[in-house]
Amino acid sequence: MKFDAPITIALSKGRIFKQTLPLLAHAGIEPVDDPETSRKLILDTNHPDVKFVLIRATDVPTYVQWGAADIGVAGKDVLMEHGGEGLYEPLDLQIARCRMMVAGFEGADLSANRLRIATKYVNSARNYFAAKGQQVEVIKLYGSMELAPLVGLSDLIVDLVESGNTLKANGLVPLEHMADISSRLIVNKAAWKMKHSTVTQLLDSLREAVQQ
Ligand code: PRT
Ligand code: MG
Repeated sequence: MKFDAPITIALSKGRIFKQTLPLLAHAGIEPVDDPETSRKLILDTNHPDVKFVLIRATDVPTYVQWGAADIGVAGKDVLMEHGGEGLYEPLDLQIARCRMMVAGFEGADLSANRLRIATKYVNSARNYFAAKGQQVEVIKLYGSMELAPLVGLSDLIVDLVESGNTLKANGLVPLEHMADISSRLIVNKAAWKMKHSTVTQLLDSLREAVQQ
């Protein structure tokens, strides 16, 4: 594939990088270095016009929003927290799938007044309980949410659940399903206009890879 414009793609290490690679390979794009062993944050690819930037999963929408990367791959959880400003979200890549759930001790009273919810997904949690007309107190954490109910920091948590093993290992159970999560292709709004043919070409190829 020949592109009309250079393209920078923002990815995060770990499951998103691993699961996006086969899709990008379908578009003929492969990294030159292995990000798991290389310490480089900017990776060249076999394609002279395409490079990857490797950033924290939660920072991907920010880099794309400000045009530091033209496109990126981000979890819907991260996008819901970011708000999606300055971004288009044209394709569900259907990778890194999980569910956003309310979790806590079995039998926890979800309709109690003034529930305390610990989570890194503060916006999602607020919106979810507000839509149910319920007043809650949301406590912002940056990780290990499962600990919060165990030590009395919160009544409930909002977290991502895949197998359920993390909850189970900590004596917690999923209580309510909030959203199905998968990773999305995001595109900077200016790049969408200025690099339209390149972005469209790449998008078409990725869409084809997802559908296979
Ligand atoms: O790890 P880091 O702090 O650097 O950032 P991150 O956790 O945001 O990145 P990463 O790579 O772990 O996750 C990137 C994206 O993958 C997330 O934004 C989600 O969209 C998606 N994803 C899919 C997941 C999971 N599945 C997942 N299971 N992200 C996290 N988890 C965690 C979850 O938070 C919980 O701690 O895995 C644990 C639950 O897994 P089970 O299988 O025990 O239920
Ligand atoms: Mg993680």
